[in-house]
Amino acid sequence: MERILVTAIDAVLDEAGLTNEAVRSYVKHWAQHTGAERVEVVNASDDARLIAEALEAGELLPAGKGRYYSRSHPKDTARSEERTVVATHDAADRGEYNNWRPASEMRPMLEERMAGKSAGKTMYVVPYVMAPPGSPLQPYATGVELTDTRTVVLHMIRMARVGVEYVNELADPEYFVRGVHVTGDLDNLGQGTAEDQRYFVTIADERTILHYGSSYGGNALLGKIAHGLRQATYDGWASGKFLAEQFLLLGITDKETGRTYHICGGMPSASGKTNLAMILAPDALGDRYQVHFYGDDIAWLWVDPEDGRVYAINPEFGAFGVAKDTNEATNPTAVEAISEGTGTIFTNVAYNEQTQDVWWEGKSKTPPADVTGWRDWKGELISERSEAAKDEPWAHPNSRFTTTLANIPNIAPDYTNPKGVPVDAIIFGGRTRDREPLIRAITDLAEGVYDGLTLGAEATFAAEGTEGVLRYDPMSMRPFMAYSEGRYAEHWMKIIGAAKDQPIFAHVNWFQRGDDGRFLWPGYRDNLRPLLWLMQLRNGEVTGRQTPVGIVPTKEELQLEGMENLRADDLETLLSIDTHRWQQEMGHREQHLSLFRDMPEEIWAAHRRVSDALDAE
Ligand code: GTP
Ligand code: SPV
Ligand code: MN
Repeated sequence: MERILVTAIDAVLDEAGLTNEAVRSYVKHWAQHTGAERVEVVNASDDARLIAEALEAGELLPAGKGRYYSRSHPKDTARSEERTVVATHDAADRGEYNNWRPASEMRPMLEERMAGKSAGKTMYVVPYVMAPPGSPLQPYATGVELTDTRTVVLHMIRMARVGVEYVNELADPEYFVRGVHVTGDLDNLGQGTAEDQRYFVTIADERTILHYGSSYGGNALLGKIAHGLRQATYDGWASGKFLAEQFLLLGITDKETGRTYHICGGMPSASGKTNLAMILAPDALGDRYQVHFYGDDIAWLWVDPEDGRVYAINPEFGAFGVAKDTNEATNPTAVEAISEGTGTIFTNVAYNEQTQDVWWEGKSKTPPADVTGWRDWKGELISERSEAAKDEPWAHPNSRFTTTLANIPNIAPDYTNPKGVPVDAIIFGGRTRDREPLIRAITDLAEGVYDGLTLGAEATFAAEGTEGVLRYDPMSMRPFMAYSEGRYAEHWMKIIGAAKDQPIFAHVNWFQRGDDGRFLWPGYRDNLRPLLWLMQLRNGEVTGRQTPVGIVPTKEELQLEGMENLRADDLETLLSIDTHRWQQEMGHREQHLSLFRDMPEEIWAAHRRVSDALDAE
């Protein structure tokens, strides 16, 4: 294997003005180890040149003016939870969901797999920060991703703040996350078989991320999921300072009172965070309320010692959103955020090679009638589909768009404020076809944390596996958990418990279905209505109805102007609690919680309180 000379790398790093010695030696080590032919340091200002190179190389195709199209390998279209591992040096970090393995086993295994695997390729050095610059959490947010895939770089430039300055200016030059991404030969990795070669490993107590065998989304954009969630949730706990969660973050301004509220919350992957964070107020309420977007996938939370409130930031710089069902009616802000001239990259949607148009299921009711030039996400011509394949979706269900936050029309004016925003409410929700009402509010901290820990929802296409099967997804962090769930619960109690003015909790569900399978609640923009009720409840303006599982709105309390089509019986179902179904659920929860070691007694006590209240009904 021909190795790039260290002197050649030094020259590149000098030229790029990368002065941090720890970063330099890390780059040199891995460039040599992976056998890369060239090294290139990336700044956000390189975007236009890299786009041009990717178009030239056919890695991207033009999708209208200032928009791009990419296809991932057909065996590489989602996160792989089975192949994802969190490793540390302490077996006590083993949790139910983090696939814990000893660091001493994983590091050599990954080093071996990556050796020489970038031969002939460029190793891009991507220094980034996962926080608005100046944030109190910035020290935990800095990282360097090394990747051998140009489209990964282009995604990173959209999803994180990228530039050499972030690593040159570190207070502790050694304290940055070391992320290595080697794609490997995607044709021959045995994806999904017993011989699967892929491994996505976060060595949390060494702040090192080694991902091998994918160039898709959360497997390859190391700043996002591996650092922004797995590493950060571990760092937040190890430092005792913060929480890092798969949360959306939005603001609601009541123009009448001039007050702004901030709500964050967890919903499992592909369960509505992007859509909720991007909503506009329904027309009938638009004169009074304005919704602002802060974040759609990750929030970091801490308590400000000065005013004792919980604050949140979105550490990301862009949105990697699910394309399916995105249209003018469901999500007009997304439609605008991905329109021409935004630099958006579409992945695995359908593409028309003649018109450069893109399409996905739900973009319009039916696919384009004239199939000329259209290819599905695998690149196969629609016109040449066999009879057997003719009903298959044109776009992959996990096809996505990547756009920067600045393109989102309802982006909050203060979204880059390093101080973050004070949090009024923390919500949890998932796809649940029955039992879970539209909203139930929880005012007790332990019961709120308990509710998050027992979040159960239907599995989605965002990860490889079975769609629609019910599974527990604590706080929507199941795929991103880094240490044991019991300690995680304890850490939540400690962080939020330290706040003087605690946020209210709530559980929401937009996905309740009727016997005929239709959604009872229209969702999307109308989801603002239960959130407004929650803010009124927090302000003492409404009282709701106390049930064993929380406070639900009365029909009269919800602002339903403009929803004349909502059926009265559906509304009844949406706001009711089926005691019997809930009692069954409590049995499942007990089993689920028992899987977790060291669950704090306060959480068990919360479980028993809810259980007893249901039995007393
Ligand atoms: P990740 O990016 O995977 O973490 O997902 P996410 O939670 O941000 O999910 P997203 O908002 O992208 O939604 C995924 C799917 O749920 C999309 O196909 C949406 O159209 C659909 N969806 C979102 N909100 C609603 C809603 O209120 N009602 C209904 N019926 N579907 C919704
Ligand atoms: C998720 O799967 O929850 C995502 C997309 O937000 S990915 O970046 O692929 O993890
Ligand atoms: Mn997500």
